[in-house]
Amino acid sequence: MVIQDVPNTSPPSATDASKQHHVHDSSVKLTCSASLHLDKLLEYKVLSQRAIVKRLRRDHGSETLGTCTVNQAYGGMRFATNMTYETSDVNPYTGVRIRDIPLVDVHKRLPCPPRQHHPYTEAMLWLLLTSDVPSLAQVESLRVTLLNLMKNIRPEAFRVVDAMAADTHPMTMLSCGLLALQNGSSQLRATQNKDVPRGDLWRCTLHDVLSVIAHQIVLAAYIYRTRCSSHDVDGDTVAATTVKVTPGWEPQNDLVDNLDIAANYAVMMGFPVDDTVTHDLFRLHLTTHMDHGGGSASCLGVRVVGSTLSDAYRAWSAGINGLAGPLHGLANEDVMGFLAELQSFLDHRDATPALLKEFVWKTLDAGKVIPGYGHTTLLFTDPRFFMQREFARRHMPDDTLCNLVQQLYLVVPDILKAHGKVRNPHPNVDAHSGALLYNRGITSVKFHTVMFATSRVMGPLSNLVWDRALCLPIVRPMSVTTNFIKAKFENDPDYIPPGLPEL
Ligand code: CMX
Repeated sequence: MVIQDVPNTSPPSATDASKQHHVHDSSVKLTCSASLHLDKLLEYKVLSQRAIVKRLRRDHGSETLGTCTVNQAYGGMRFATNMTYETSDVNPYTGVRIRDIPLVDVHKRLPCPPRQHHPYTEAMLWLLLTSDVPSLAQVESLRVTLLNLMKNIRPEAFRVVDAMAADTHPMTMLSCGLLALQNGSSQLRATQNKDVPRGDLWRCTLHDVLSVIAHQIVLAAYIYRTRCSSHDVDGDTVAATTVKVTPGWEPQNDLVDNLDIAANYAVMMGFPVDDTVTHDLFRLHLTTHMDHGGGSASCLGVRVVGSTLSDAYRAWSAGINGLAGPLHGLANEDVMGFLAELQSFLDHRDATPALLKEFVWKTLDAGKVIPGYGHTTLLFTDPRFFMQREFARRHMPDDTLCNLVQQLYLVVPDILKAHGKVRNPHPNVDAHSGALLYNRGITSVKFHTVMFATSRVMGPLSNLVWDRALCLPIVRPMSVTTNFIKAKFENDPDYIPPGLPEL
């Protein structure tokens, strides 16, 4: 499959840039600047975005953006509006928007391979980085860049993974393996040599970001093929679902020059070159998990660590480790464990609503959460759940696990409402993703969170390029102690405040 080329046009000139300034200033309209050079296009965009931020800070810098209550301070800053994030935002009812476009519409607008349903990963990444819907030629240009970076991964990452104990979680392998590549960071070199002005550091960050994304895909395939591919949901050994690898095998040797990045990811994981259903599932998976506003632990971790001028490798390692928590991305693994427990509870009986309800209540009464349900920010069903359900209906209508996911969806929200504690009783993205991957033979569920991470890397790291481009300072919110709050609201005469902020 070759991505079709379109006529090449020059990058925007200085005059074009001033003409387009107005378009950007109105901030919602997407342009499709024709440059195939990501760095040139971004150079133009960085200058215009810097001007907008400067103006906003000058004209509105001292106006109130949000407030923080005591409950928010104790409650994970839920719904406290206190940070900027350029690449995406989340509407509590309609879900994530990528560069102001709802995700469902993004999937309709981005280029996608012929006869497939989901867009090129490269197209989504281009949109995240530039806020433009790319042309096919731009997609192709980014595909080639990423492919070349994938081919040039250094072997240290594999050796680190090889050295880790058998019971190490694949997310830990991923985090450590990527950190082993950090000494190749352009930004690290620039900050050590102090030879790149702060305003130009974003160029080094862009280079690192593309490298981390490309290398992570290869490393993920390595972890899957060498450390994961033959274990099922309970960790028992089952028939390997992929072709066995020979000693010394490295995934990048399997890359196919004319395939897109998602298809190549599948191929490196051992799926056939013509398995278009799996390739399209990978495109769906990669493009739905990329970004989810700046406040989620994986994105916030990158923002905070990146703000210290740590490079993209170190910043993303923080993001990976945040994503690996069971209240965040690891929930997709827990969903698979939950489905396995449900299957043993059913013991070959039909999954009737009465039996499902009994099992869900049993889980809640044991003080456990129902994984895949609820959300910190969303207040309704995650649209990504529906996108995944549509894929299941189209390609795997008889799949047992996908059908269980659907049957649970029909009973769980009412039970969680009756339970009375949960703010959002509806399913999130993790409720469905694992069942789709399992259907394609990815039975090592611990690897499912690595799949999530291989998509999520693209959102917060695209945003990191913008943090650098806008020269954002180190993150350092003001914290207060419980004694401070007690004194403020209960007039404790013995309390000596720290001085600032004033009581
Ligand atoms: N099952 C049972 N109880 C739940 C629940 C669920 N699915 N979701 C929330 N609750 C409970 C909370 O634990 C909390 O209980 P306590 O008051 O005893 O502490 C109460 O309901 C209120 O929580 P909330 O305000 O509705 O939700 P939070 O913002 O605190 O937490 C989340 C959000 C996602 C951590 C929570 O809904 C949860 O644990 N869900 C299950 C795990 C999951 O699916 N996580 C993935 C989220 C998506 C992602 O980031 O990948």
